[in-house]
This record gives sequence, structure tokens and C-alpha cells, in this order.
Amino acid sequence: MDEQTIQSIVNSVLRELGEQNVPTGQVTRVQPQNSGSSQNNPPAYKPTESAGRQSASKDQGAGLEDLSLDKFVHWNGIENAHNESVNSEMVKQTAARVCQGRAGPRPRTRSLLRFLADHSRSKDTVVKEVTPEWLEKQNLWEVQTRVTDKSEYLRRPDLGRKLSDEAKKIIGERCKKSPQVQVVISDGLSTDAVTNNLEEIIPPLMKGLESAGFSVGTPFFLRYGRVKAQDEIGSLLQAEANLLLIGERPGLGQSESLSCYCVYKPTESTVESDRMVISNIHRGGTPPIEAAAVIVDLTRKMLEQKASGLALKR
Ligand code: B12
Repeated sequence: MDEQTIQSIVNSVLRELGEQNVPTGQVTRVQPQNSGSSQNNPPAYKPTESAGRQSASKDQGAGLEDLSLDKFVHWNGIENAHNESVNSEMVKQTAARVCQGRAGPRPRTRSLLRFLADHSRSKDTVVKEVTPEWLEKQNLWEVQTRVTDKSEYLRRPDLGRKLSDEAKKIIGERCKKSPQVQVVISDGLSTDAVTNNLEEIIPPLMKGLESAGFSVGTPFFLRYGRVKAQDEIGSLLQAEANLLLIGERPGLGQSESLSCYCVYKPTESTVESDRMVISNIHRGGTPPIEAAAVIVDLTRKMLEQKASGLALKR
């Protein structure tokens, strides 16, 4: 491929991304190579004035728009559709990667870039840390599992299920003993899940539990936690119900989703079938305020029936 062809491909990609100071003279249309039936090939790329266009920037590539914006998530990439309204309706209804179109056998530039951006965001939220400053603002103190850093957290789930000796000591000293309900917050597999949802879920959750007449323990943050860590905390504090708000493993469309795992009288011999989960808590799923009400209701049932998981009749 000669240099001019490469330059024109680069320019056409930049144009599709909304760069306006790409020298027009050099932009040539990138034609898909014809292999087999041309009937299956979408039309060649044409720069359009659609989503993604942004103000001119002198520095090519600088200031490209955030690919998580709604207009990219709900982007209809199918051109010349037989029934356009069916596709645009579908695109409006979901954040799933539908109606992306294709360039020959490959994804279109815009959908490939969005895919890569979503993937980076998911990886970021797993490796990022909840900062001590943020915890201080939330009035939360922290303890740690036996994991020493993020990399070990990912390699050794078993250590994330156990409290460090120091954590046991601090919890013993600072927490109210034998409350009816103990709330614990943990980063788990998504830091954004915690930092984006906590401020909206904690106040209605704590208020809801108190208004329901339950004695509520001292909430705290568990760094590098796995779900089973709630069982050791339960044994330690002798709480009737343990509620663990923890970051979910991110997906390619959603990286800030929180779960609440709930158990009645957890001990170290608690098994998964004793546990329940309210998942998908985030603004685009079950909104945090609504989730708080669901959790309060479930807690009431656990305390009434003295059971959780499969033993609980819902
Ligand atoms: C990863 C995952 C799994 C993995 C867990 C392996 C592991 N060690 O990570 C596997 C494939 C084994 C799994 C199995 C199941 N899962 Co699952 N799982 C998930 C997923 C994608 C992420 C969970 C997560 O990030 N947890 C946080 C991290 C930090 O936890 P962890 O300590 O590393 O791992 C623990 C939890 O993941 C927990 N867990 C995982 N799934 C479930 C399901 C239930 C009901 C419970 C109580 C616990 C639980 O078990 C792990 C070991 O303790 C969620 C999707 C989501 N949006 O949350 C679904 C999800 C939680 N799972 C679900 C279901 C239904 C199941 C199964 C019942 C499927 C089945 N029919 O067998 C089983 C139950 C397993 C169990 N532990 O009881 C549903 C729960 C729906 C609900 N609200 O009740 C979810 C929300 C998916 C969905 N949208 O349908 N799961």
C-alpha cells in the first residue's frame, strides 16, 4: 500500500470521528476490496454529518468525544435499511450492540472504537482503587482482606474471602456487636460501582432499615473483598443479617454495576445456596434508591422467617 493510500485511510477515519481540519483534498473514499458477492457488502464509507462530529481542533486526534456518550451507545450504523424505523426503535431501547452495520466482514470503525473504549473502561474499573480521601468523605473507615494489592486480589480469590488479622481486630473494636443488620461495602471487581452508586444507595438504605425498626450495625469498607468475606464478618459480629454491597465484575456495556449479597446469620460454613443477590444496581439498571427499598424489604423477610437463600419463602 503506498503512502498516499495510507494517509487517505487515516484521514477518512479521523473524519468519521469528527475531526474537521483534515485536508479534504487528501481524503479519498476507502473502497472495500471486492471478495465474493458485492450484494453482502455495505456501501463504501462516506463521511457524514451524523453523531461524532465535533468542533475543529488544531491538534489532530486531540479532544475526540467520549465514546460512552449516549449518541455512540445508541448509534444506528445500518445504512439503507429495508425498514429504518424497526432498527432505530431497537437501537433506542437497548445499550446492547445492535444495528452496528459492518464494513465487509469487519466491524465499522465507530463500533470497533466503542468496543475498545468499553473494554478499557471495564479493565480500568477493575484495577482502579477506591481512594482513602473518597472514603473519608463518605464517613467510612476501611479494613482489608488478606490480599495485599490489586494484582494479588485478581490472582488469589481465596485471600479476598478472608479478613486480615488487623481487620478482625479493628472490626472487633469499632463495630456494634450483635446488631440485627450489618452493612458492609466492598470494592470487589468494580471501583466505579462503589464510587458511582454509594452516595445514592447508602442514605435510603440506612434510613429504610432504621425506619423498619431494625438495630443497624456500624457500616465500613472492606478493601479487596470477595463475596464470601461477609460470612467471616457475620461470625465475628454475630449480626442476624449481613448485607454486602460489592462491585460486580464489569461487562462490555456496563462497568459500574453494584450488587447486594444478603445472608441470614452467616458463618464460615455458610454455602452459596444460603445467599441471595440483588444485582444490576446502577442508574441504567435498578436505580440505587429503588434497590435500597428492595433490600430493606428482603431484609424484613429474612428477619421474619429467620432464613435466607433457598430456605426463604418469597
Ligand atoms: C461471575 C458470576 C458467576 C460465576 C461465579 C464464579 C466466581 N468465583 O466469580 C459463576 C459462573 C460460578 C456463577 C454461577 C451462578 N450464577 Co452468577 N454471576 C456472575 C456475575 C457475572 C458476576 C458476579 C460478581 O461480579 N460478583 C462479585 C465478585 C466480587 O464476587 P466473587 O466473590 O468473586 O464471586 C462470588 C459471586 O460471584 C457469587 N455469585 C455468582 N453468581 C451468583 C448467583 C447467586 C444467586 C448468588 C447468591 C451468588 C452468586 O459467587 C461467587 C463465589 O462466592 C453476575 C452478574 C452480575 N451482574 O452480578 C452473575 C449473577 C450474580 N449470577 C446469577 C446466577 C443466577 C447464577 C447461578 C444461580 C446460575 C445457575 N443457574 O447455576 C449460579 C449460582 C452460583 C452461586 N455462587 O451460588 C445471577 C443472579 C440473579 C439473581 N438476582 O438472583 C446474576 C446476576 C447473572 C444474571 N443476570 O442472571 N455466577
